[in-house]
Amino acid sequence: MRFRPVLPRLPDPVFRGRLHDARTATVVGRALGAAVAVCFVTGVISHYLQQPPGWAVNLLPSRPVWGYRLTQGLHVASGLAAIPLVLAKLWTVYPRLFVRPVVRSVLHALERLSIAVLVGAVLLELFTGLLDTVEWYPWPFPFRQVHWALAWVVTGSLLLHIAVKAPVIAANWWRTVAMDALEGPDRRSFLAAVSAAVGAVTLATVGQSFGPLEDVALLAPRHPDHGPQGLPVRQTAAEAGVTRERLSGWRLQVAGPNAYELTLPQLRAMKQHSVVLPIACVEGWSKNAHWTGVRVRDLLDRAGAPHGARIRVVSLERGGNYGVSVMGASYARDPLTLLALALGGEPLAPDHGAPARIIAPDRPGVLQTKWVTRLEVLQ
Ligand SMILES: Nc1nc2c(c(=O)[nH]1)N[C@H]1C(S)=C(S)[C@@H](COP(=O)(O)O)O[C@H]1N2
Ligand SMILES: [Mo]
Repeated sequence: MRFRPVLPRLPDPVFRGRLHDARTATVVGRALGAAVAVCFVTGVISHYLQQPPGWAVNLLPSRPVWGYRLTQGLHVASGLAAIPLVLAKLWTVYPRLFVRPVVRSVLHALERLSIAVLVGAVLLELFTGLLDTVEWYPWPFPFRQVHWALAWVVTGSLLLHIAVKAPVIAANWWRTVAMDALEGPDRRSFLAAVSAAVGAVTLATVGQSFGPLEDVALLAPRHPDHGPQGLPVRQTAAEAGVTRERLSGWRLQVAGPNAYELTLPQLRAMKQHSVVLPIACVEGWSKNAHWTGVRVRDLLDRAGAPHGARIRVVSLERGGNYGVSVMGASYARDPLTLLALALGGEPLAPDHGAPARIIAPDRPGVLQTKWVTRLEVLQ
């Protein structure tokens, strides 16, 4: 007789609880869907404010002044809230992994495949976003491009998922508690725990951009008050290679129809304006500050720049993503847009961009160029 090894076969797990049923999946899923929708819309806004298509450069709105602060605060807050929600959702539906047969039909196979894509893309998207908030990039690809592309994969596969599940979602959207009371009390506790987790994550981080909750921002990577002159610093002068040596003999060059150069005392002798505007970093922290300096539009008028001209702002910093920014006419002409020389009534600290930096309303922090040395009129 031939020996046949008998492999032990683990029985498939059996799930009876209400935590894995369609009602729980619907309740957690719609909260997750709302978080993803907010995150996607605000992310698209951030993308186009940072990198508008050519025809839109001069059309971007410079108002409301707190616009980017709000949308980017919401982007990071909804992304963080989505993390406990996605974990809860996966836990709710993981028994589906044991569905037999694994594949019933071509359509069923496609549906399962689309869910695999959705889960993979959502997890990677939230993971890269989370690590960006702490400026940690342990991967070989560029963060922003991959985060942007994945957002479309997530949104596309999520819409497909919602379409496929529409009948189940509809049947469970309003299912009442009374029906459930027969089955035991556990769903409520589970949903309360998930809500508490979302609330705790939000409360502990949203203070990085929302002043009233600043004091409880225990998990926020940046405290809005910590930094020279009471304002956080994204990259220091030393990190940017802007040394005292490189700053000696600093002049502002303005290139345009009537090009000219100004020393710092000459800039200070021009009409000074004061504005209260936020730095709103794409990574989620933001803070209002009091800036004083020269209006960019005054500098442009002096160079004979046409009204609709875009400008290129060039920093002393070489290379990297921050050394050069392009500013459309709506920002350049805004009376609140300054080449700032002072912060909180004091000359700019080196880490905040001394001797001169851009501050403009409704603008991503990454474009508020520091250590400005040249403005070029582009058209
Ligand atoms: N030249 C230069 N400008 C820069 C940066 C930089 O690294 N180099 N960082 C940008 C980013 S990402 C932000 S959020 C703001 C932060 O300004 P702060 O460091 O003065 O708060 O400056 C922007 N301007
Ligand atoms: Mo930033």
